[in-house]
Amino acid sequence: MGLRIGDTGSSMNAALLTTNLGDIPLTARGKVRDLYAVGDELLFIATDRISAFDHVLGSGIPDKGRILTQLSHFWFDLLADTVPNHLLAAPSPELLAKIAPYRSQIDGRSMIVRRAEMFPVECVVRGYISGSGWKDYRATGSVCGIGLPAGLRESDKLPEPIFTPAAKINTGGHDENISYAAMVEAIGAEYAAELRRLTLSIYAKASEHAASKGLILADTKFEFGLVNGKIVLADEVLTPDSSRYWPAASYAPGGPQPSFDKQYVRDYLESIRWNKQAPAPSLPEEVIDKTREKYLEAFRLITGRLDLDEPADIPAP
Ligand code: Q0Z
Repeated sequence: MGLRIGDTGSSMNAALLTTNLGDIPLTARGKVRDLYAVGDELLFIATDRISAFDHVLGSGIPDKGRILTQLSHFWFDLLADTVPNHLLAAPSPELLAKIAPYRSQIDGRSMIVRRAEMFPVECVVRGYISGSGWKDYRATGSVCGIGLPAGLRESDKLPEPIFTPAAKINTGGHDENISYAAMVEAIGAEYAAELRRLTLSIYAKASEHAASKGLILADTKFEFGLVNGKIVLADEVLTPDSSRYWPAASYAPGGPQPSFDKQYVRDYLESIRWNKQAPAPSLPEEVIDKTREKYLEAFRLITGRLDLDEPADIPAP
């Protein structure tokens, strides 16, 4: 392995908590990702920020942004025959020149995407009953108006995967589950039917791949948009931030399943009895290291690769 300029010899880089791209306009800052407008295109940067209990924590997880970005890339590739996506095939030399001064904040953790007209719905699919789906089922016996069998236990597998759309709530709040009829009202019957079909077929393909690696894909959410009038899969896809993955080996319905990636973080935050109000605490080094290993484990299991792609380095003589 060669040395990179600036390499300290340590195997771990510091966490990137916030990006700053000078005069390049910031379009949106999410809990975890920063979105910039570069000419006609968008630059997504996945930082190393981590959220828990709806707050961004004071510490980041080194490499988390690179791991999640490379997971999204893996899934976009695997799904290429199922659905077109928002990735720009070949960024122009002009675009690359604009972002070149900021490459240390961008390399390995970013996607350059085509600007889409986003549908104002989260396309959620559930193969198992958990989270807000479990809450709704317990209260009403159904989720998003879909009646389910009586007697399901928390985390049970559903008879078949269900499409449970949600309305985006921008002001920090949780998305709100809506009926399919409400989705039709919002975007029209044809788009609604096509997004539901795509969501279920993507889930079928992804959950089959996950199962072959010993992982249950309990649920996940997709965002779609229109580019030149064509539906594309946008945003991040099938990352642990947008999906529930459970290890199949320890699956035990009848209660909540431990989070694949964030369980050390949640356990720590409970142990210090944080009141879940801002400011969110920082994490001890051990919790950061163990959590980073969980993200790497997910990456290795899902992609079959041992390590993240390194940025171009200076070859050893
Ligand atoms: C995605 C989001 C983030 C905050 C807008 N291809 C696209 N075209 C237009 N807009 C979007 C996309 Cl993916 C788009 N978001 C979600 C991402 C930070 C919010 F990185 N918002």
